[in-house]
Amino acid sequence: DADADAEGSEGPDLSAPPEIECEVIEEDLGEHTIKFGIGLAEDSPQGMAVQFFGDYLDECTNGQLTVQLFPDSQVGDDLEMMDGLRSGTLEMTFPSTSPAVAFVPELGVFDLPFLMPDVEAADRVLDSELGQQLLDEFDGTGMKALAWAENGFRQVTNSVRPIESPEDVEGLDLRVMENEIQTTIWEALGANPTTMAFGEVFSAMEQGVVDGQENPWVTNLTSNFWEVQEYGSQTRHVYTPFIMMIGEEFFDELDPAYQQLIQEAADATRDYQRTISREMDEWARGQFEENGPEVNVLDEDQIEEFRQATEEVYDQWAPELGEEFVDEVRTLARQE
Ligand code: KDG
Repeated sequence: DADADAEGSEGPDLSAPPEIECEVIEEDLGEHTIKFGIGLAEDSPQGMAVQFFGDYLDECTNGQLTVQLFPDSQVGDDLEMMDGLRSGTLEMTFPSTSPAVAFVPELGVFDLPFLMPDVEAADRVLDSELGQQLLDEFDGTGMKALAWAENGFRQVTNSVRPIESPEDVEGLDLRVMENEIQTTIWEALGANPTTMAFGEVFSAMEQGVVDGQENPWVTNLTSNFWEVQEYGSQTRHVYTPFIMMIGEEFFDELDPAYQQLIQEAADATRDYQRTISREMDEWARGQFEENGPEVNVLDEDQIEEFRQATEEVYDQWAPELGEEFVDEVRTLARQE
């Protein structure tokens, strides 16, 4: 409300989680605690979404299915957690597409710079038939991909200087995700990219092993990167999605009624997560700045310089990914 705003409100105005609408499964179909690991913090949109997902299952099974959240890479990084799903030591995780290219190489399309003009474009691609086909590509990997959610537009933070033009990136030691296309982007810009799991990024910056990293504002805020960074620059260079995943063997052995419920809960969680992620983005930028770092927002002309400087990433990777496939995704992204 207005008063809270005047005093500096604690949080953004967020939509409440949606009503949980289900026919409660009263029948005893077995109790399971779903261990759900994520790299991000409990108060990130991703963490909040997992809590909603847990409430959904709990309420709709009379407490037979519950979720235990392990945030902040407590049970491993994206690749380790995916392995956990495959070997059965972890039931669910929520990785970025970027490290998941190890299983589904086509996901690399989302690593191409400046592919998505806005979140509506991302929704058009992810919610298309092609988007569903990409999720289905996980069949047989030991993981089932349930739904697309939002990581978001990525922004650069560092401890050396504000980033306004490609020249400002030159020579910076930057952590990037475990993905070769991400490495190509930063090499094209003249930085020194180092691939690193998310859980190591904070201490790497604290110890000066790297100068900076890039992640959406909600992550830069909720993973406390403002404590160890002096600049945040809104570059929007890549939009990365998240994928909600469950162990294939664990899922296949569940009663079909549970399987259906889990898919319904994942769909509702996807919508809720995207909503709050978008509601938090600008607020998170403001909070990040309020906590200390200097923030700059690149204008269209400045972004255009970055787009041109990273054009060669397409030349190198579109043939690998398949020109036609990349064109298909681009066309979906660009059509209004
Ligand atoms: O839970 C997701 C995180 O583990 C990670 O995917 C976040 O974008 C991310 C990064 O930079 O590694």
